Amino acid sequence: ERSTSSFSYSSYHTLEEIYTWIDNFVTEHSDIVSKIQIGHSFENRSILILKFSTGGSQRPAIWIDTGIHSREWITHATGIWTARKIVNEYGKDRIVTDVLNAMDIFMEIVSNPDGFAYTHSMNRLWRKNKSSRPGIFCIGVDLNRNWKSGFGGNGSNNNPCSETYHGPSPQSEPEVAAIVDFIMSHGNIKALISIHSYSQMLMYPYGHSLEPVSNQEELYSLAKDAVQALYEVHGIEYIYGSISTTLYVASGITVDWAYDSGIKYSFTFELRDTGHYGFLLPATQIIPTAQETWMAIWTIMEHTLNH
Ligand code: ING
Ligand code: ZN
Repeated sequence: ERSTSSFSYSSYHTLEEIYTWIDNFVTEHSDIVSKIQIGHSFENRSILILKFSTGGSQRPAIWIDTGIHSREWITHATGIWTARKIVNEYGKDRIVTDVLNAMDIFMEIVSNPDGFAYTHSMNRLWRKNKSSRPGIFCIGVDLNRNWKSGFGGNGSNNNPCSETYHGPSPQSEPEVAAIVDFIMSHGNIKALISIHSYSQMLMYPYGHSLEPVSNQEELYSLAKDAVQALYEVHGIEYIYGSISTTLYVASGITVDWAYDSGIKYSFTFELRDTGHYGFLLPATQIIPTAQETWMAIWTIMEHTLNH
């Protein structure tokens, strides 16, 4: 396919289809969107991000990642829809316009390309990446346990066969290292949104500790507003709070690392549903999920812009 006009935003897609969509999308919106390769996966696939920018250099920025866990297909689909929404709303929506006139947005749609390819070819419910190491007979590290903050602590597992295996060392996985290197060398990321499914939650650090973060009251009130905005779209209820008090203790996670790296607006979503379909959310729910999630993201963007 040579254009995004034939791309179905209400279907799930393969890695190849998504990478083709990225190329077409960047070509069609080259005034504000570009593609950056930030690394390679364990199996040597390109790790790509989209950059939305109207100029400047190293502008303050918002980072959004989807698909760290490969089976969470609604997150990739929501990311794709959101990318298109951003370009459609620039010049129309006041907040999107103001954000992009002052800040950049980075989006990593397929944050675990090897795992994602595997969910299409072999095992629809694969969560981890696909790394292997000599003498270890299970495959894969949980990319949401491989970050430096609280690495190896409660809610992560030392057993390579576990679904929450944290890996041999912090950032041992190329998919995590690529993000860490990019964000650290950028140095001006103000907000990070890491999107998972499922459970209908909006959460903030910490995961590895019950200790409240320094701006916890601000994050709580922002999460409340974001969840209210989400609810108003289709009446879907989200719960919100810190990860450790809302869901469970989890160590070595993306948003704890982001927060400890100075990104004071770090949020993680668990999208639809609450378990009826779980990871196998029907494609008919892609657009409504993306629409409501957008209002929460929009709320976080507005707050980030104004603080
Ligand atoms: N659940 C997340 C997990 O990695 C989570 C929950 C999200 C924990 C963000 C910490 C931070 O266990 C899913 N479904 O991936
Ligand atoms: Zn997940």
